[in-house]
Amino acid sequence: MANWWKESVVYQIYPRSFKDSNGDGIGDLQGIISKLDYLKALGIDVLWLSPIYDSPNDDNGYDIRNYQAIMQEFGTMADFDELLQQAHHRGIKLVLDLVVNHTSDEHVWFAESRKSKNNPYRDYYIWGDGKTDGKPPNNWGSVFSGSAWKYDDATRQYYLHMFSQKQPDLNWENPKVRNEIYNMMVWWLDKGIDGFRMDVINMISKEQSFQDGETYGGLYGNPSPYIINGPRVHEFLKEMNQRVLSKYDVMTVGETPAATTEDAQRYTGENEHELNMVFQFEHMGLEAAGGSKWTDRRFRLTDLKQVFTKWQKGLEGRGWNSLYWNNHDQPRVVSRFGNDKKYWAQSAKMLATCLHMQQGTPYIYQGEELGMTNTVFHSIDDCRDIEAINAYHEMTTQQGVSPQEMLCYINRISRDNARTPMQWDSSAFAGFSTAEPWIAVNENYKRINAAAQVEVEGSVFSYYQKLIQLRHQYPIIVYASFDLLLPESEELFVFTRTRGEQQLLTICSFAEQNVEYHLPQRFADDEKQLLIANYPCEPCTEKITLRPYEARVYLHK
Ligand code: TEU
Ligand code: CA
Repeated sequence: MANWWKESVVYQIYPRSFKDSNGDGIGDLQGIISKLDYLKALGIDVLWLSPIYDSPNDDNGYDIRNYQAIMQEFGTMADFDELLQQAHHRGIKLVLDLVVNHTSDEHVWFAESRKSKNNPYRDYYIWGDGKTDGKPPNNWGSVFSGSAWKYDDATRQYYLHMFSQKQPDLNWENPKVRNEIYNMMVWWLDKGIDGFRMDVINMISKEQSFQDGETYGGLYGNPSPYIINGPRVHEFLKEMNQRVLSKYDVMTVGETPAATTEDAQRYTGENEHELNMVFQFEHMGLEAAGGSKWTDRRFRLTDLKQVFTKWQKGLEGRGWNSLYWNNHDQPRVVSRFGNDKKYWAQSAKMLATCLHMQQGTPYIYQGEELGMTNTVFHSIDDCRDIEAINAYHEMTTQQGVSPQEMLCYINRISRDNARTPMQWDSSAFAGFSTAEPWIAVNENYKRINAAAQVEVEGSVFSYYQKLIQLRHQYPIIVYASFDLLLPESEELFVFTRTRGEQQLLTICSFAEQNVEYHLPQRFADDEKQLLIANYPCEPCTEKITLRPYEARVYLHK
């Protein structure tokens, strides 16, 4: 079935780092409004904003104090209404982040909950007695290091926090909690927003035994089997859909770490009435070792292709994929899967081609359309992210990792790589702000910035523009089925998309030297049309030589 969100391209904004309008070094809503024309020129259909709600910012807004108020640093509700109106005026839809696995510990619900065991809000959160030896209820580790339980003096019990201590997990078993959340969602939807990206939505249902997890020799137990895709998650999402989402023409995308294609079929199947699509993590985990992201492993192309193919085939006709390389939690794609030095522009464009020619809804993360790269963290003091800072301290003091080694991992994989200010031009602070930003600007901003690329032929920005146009122009890019060619190649990622008589051939080289390739028979004639390429191409017949990180897309009618 055709749906607008299948034909859309989404652009993610991390408001803190996008554009500062009032010179305090922090991005804000008026800053976003001032760049709507830039986004319109890029051609995207939907904007997703990372959290803009009132928050003490322990985790940059993913710790919400009040779901129905705007973070002071970002502006006011009037600014938000203006942003929504201005976006809609340009034909751009607006999607907000829904963070309902947890709240801030400063949310009024938690302030009440912690007061006494018989407080009406006590069961809004997950409380447990410690063990007799002064240890927490179980051995679970938090995603942000340390135990997932925090002792609270007032009632001498522990509360569960899968993320920071300032992000207590909500108790979805309690129907009152679910009602509060549904009412809040309705309030935003009635304002006219166009959907939600749902933060760790596959963690909301916890297995109620709260038993210890496997430690694998580490400091803490792994809670995943008891909290990921938990026993009631589909029941809760069906309820949310029935009570709220089904009443609006909106899009939903659930963030679902560790979800398999079978899970995703259940979350996104058309007859399931849960979500439209999910963010899967398999391609983001290819360099992880022993469950830890803090490594210096490099990915193998055959693994990457296998993961993408599994998801393309797994959801074909049975759900819908989201396509992403980047978001606010991941390092920059050109540094991670390309070469951000010698083949910077070529590899940025090749990676974009590889993703945008697949089936699913593509997401572009701010700055990706400029080929923004990882930054350099000279010391832990340059980092702002609670995840990296906590991991640095835990691993260097308790796990025998040297500070130099840890800093090397942080440079490679930390989330702050995505969070440096958007590079608008070559002026001071990259045109992001007139004041020192909350996190340092990437040192390469004089070379890599929007002013140097908008309306510049051959730029990474204009290449993204073209990819978006192609998707809007050719339904085959949206709807055709996917097939991988050359599964064994460690150099080329080649795939077809087929729809009736039409076929699309995407050829991407991940190699740093020339690679010869023989076109499939059908494309060896001259009736094919070159839709896009990142190098100048002569007309060709059967054999082609691909240059480093070359990408080409041919259409055969
Ligand atoms: O992320 C959840 C999540 O599991 C990961 O993306 C996580 O941040 C990463 O794997 C750590 O290595 C979501 C948000 O996207 C993230 O920014 C928040 O910090 C987190 O939830 C808590 O709300
Ligand atoms: Ca500001």
